[in-house]
Parts: sequence; C-alpha cells; structure tokens
Amino acid sequence: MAVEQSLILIKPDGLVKSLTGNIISKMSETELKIVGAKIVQVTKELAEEHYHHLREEKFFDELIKYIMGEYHTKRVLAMVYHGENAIKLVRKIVGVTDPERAEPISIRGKYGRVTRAGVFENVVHASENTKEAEREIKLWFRPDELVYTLYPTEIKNVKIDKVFWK
Ligand code: DAT
Ligand code: MG
Repeated sequence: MAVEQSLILIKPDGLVKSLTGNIISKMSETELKIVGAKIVQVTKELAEEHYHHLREEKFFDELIKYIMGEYHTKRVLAMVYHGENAIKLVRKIVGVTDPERAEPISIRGKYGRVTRAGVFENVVHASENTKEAEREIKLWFRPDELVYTLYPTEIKNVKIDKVFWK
C-alpha cells in the first residue's frame, strides 16, 4: 500500500456547531498523521477553484456560498492527513456525499443534513483520489506549511510583501 496524503476540510457548519473536536477524534481511528492544519477564510476564487469540476451543476452557487461560510461562519479548518492508504481510510470514516445516505456512524451520517434548499451540509470535505488530493493540497497549502511533503518542491528567490508583527 502506498503512502498518501488527503486534504480534509471541516466546513463552516462543522465549526459553528463546535464539531471540530468530535470530527478530529473520529478521524484518529485512521491512525494517520496530521501534517498540516490552518483556519482559512475562503475566498470566492479559492471556493470556485476547489469545486471547479462542479461548475455546471445547478447547486454550484449554493455550494460556493456554503463553503465560503455565508450560512454559518467565514472559517474552514483545512488539514492534511498523511499515511498508508490515507485517501480510502478517510473517505470511509467521512461517509458518502449525501448525508441522508451516509452510514449513520460516519461523520456525514452523524452530523450532516440536507437543507430545504437542497444544500448538502455534509460538514467535511475529503479528497477522492490521489490526483484530486495532489491538486487540492497544492491549492490549499504551501509546501512550507506541511511537515512532510509528497510532491516535489523547488526554492525560488522572490521579493514579495509579507505581513509581520509590528
Ligand atoms: P464529495 O464531497 O463526497 O467528494 P462531490 O465531489 O461529488 O462529493 O461534490 C462536492 C460537494 O458538492 C459535496 O460535498 C456536496 C455538494 N453536492 C454534490 N452533489 C450534490 C447534489 N446532488 N446536491 C447538492 N449538493 C451536492
Ligand atoms: Mg469530491
């Protein structure tokens, strides 16, 4: 079995409902390592890029509003889980996309709901396959934000403005 990394997002409903601890505890059953974590205020650009494969769907606009936190809080907890068979192990604990169809003991089955407007408030995102995981991890994290990286990196000398403590 190969060592993989998977991007996990605890979505704004998970944060507002104080489910972060429960979700991370449940995820610890995988025995995978968290190699990166941060709170992100999701921009429209990031949301649309993350879900670009769904842009033709009728639920796309609602999905973008949901992940940006229009309905809950403008925060997402982004994490990278690392270890053998990480993608499958995480998806199993997360459960299937529709919270009403997800196994009751899965995270989505336990904590998710479908709103009357048809939004799947399924509490977490988890990468679906190795290709998507690579794309998503590179979209959400810089290499220096991860303790271990699986993908090649390079050092570039750039002059940029950065925020420092005064
Ligand atoms: P997953 O998040 O399980 O990988 P996906 O990539 O197909 O599922 O879709 C991304 C998100 O879009 C999903 O978490 C919830 C939303 N979504 C998918 N199908 C939907 C549908 N039929 N109605 C409403 N929201 C949907
Ligand atoms: Mg997906």
